[in-house]
Amino acid sequence: MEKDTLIRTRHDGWLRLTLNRPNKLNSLTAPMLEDWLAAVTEAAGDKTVRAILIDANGRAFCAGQDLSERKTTDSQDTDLGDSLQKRYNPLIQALRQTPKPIVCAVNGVAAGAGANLALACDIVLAAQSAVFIQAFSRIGLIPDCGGSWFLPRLAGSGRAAAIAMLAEKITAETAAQWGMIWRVVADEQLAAESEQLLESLAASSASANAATKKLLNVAADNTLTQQLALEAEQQHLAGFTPDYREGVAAFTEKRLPRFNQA
Ligand code: T3D
Repeated sequence: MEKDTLIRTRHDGWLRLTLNRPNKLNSLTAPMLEDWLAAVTEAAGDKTVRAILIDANGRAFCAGQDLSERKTTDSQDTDLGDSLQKRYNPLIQALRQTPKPIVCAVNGVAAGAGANLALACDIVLAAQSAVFIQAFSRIGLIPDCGGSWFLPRLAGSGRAAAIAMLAEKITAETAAQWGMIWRVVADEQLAAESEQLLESLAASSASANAATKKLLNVAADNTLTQQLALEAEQQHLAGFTPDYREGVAAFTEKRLPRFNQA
């Protein structure tokens, strides 16, 4: 069995998860997906982890499902619905539901599940040379891992069908212009910029970030009335947190806030 296909590295206040099958363009195997889910689930309950970075080794970010794991010639074909329900869908849900901010640093091609796992993260930084490909239709599949949900919401319904059906390369620049990702940076700056982002998230208010993520997760499906009510509910809670007291004290004393580092 392959070892260390997902490397966990602890930093001060944040966790780095590195996809590590560079020779296979970090395509995803069952053990790798299981490790990834376990890492995100454990981090969700770990107070010392205040933010998570997902990055990758080698020239690609992730080429999606490892197609060499899939038989296509006999009745042993894998039930892909089953594969999604068992491994991919729980991982997408974990990325969305964990209260920690998740940054994804896309260093190269992100194809199929690789593209949509990136889009499921909260903040996506991409290197200038990175590309996103909804490769599914090229092999007779549909956009999974939330692709059919994320694309119309991020890029708009006018673009979603073309992105999914044509499976063309979307450059990092275009992805940023279309609102699919946060920012494009020079290739050689990706590591430094993503680390800086993680340090800044680790120093920010964990309780505010968790509540913000909760609000953004449901915003697209709520009416304005529902969302305003939810904001009032979350702000009611936020107003009683130590982070709010510290934030206001720091503002008044003209210093940087020291949010709970527990
Ligand atoms: O199955 C389920 O459980 C359901 C869930 C499905 C989710 C999915 O992700 S389905 C979509 C699967 N992914 C793809 O269809 C993408 C396949 N790969 C590509 O289209 C291209 O490789 C890329 C566009 C990603 C990169 O192209 P390029 O020209 O930079 O590299 P390449 O030469 O095509 O690939 C380099 C090597 O990586 C090559 O191996 P070799 O010839 O050097 O030994 C290639 O076979 C291998 N590779 C690339 N992608 C995969 C892969 N090996 C296995 N699985 C892959 N997905």
